[in-house]
Amino acid sequence: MVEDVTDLYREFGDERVPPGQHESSKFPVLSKGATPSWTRETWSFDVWGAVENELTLSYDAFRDLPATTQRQDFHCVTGWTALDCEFTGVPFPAIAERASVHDDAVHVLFHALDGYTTDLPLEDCNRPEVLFAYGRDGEDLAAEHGGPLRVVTPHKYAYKGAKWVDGVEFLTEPEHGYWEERGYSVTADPWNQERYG
Ligand SMILES: Nc1nc2c(c(=O)[nH]1)N[C@H]1C(S)=C(S)[C@@H](COP(=O)(O)O)O[C@H]1N2
Ligand SMILES: [Mo]
Repeated sequence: MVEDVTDLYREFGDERVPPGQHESSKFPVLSKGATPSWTRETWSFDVWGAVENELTLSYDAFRDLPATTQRQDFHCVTGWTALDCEFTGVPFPAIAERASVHDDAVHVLFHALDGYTTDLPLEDCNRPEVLFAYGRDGEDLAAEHGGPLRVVTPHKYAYKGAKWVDGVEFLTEPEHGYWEERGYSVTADPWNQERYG
C-alpha cells in the first residue's frame, strides 16, 4: 500500500510546487562527487551521540525493519521539483525510538559514505515523512540516487536528504553539514525559500 503524503505542503504554503521551483518530468542526479562503492557484507548503519542505545545495523538487519511506502514530492534547491516519487523505507521516528534519544538532543547530523554530511533540527526530522529509503518506484534505489540507503525530506530542500547515508548522530548543540557550512540554510523550508543561511 502506498501512502500519499504529497499534501504535506498545506502545512507550509498554498502551492504544491514551492515558489521559485519548476516541475521537472525527470529525476536528475545531483551529487557533489562520485558515487561511492559499498559492499553488502561490510555496510552498516550506525546511530550514536545523545542516545541511550547506540545502534549498529547490518544491511540485512536494516532491511528487516518495518517499512512503509510513500508518494512524496522532491524539491532541489537549484530549482527543480520532482512530483510523485514513491519511496520505500524506514521512518526516522522509528529509528529515533529504537535508539532512545536523550531528552537534551536538539539536532541531527546525517553522515554518508561519500563524506557528505547534512544537519537538521531534531523536530524537523522527527516526522513520519522523513524516511531512510532503500526503494524507489518498487525497485531498490539506484546507486546514483543514493543506494543502498538515503534520506528523503519532502518538507525540505533535497540537500537535507543524504544519499548513501550510513550514520546518524544526535546532538545536544547544532553542528553543520557540508552545504550548511558553505552558506546554505539549516532549516531549508522550500515554501519560505530558505535557500541560504
Ligand atoms: N551523500 C550525498 N547526499 C546528497 C548529495 C551529495 O552530494 N552527497 N547531494 C544532495 C543534493 S544537493 C540533492 S538535490 C539530492 C539529489 O538527489 P538525487 O541525485 O537522487 O536527485 O541529494 C542530496 N544528497
Ligand atoms: Mo540540491
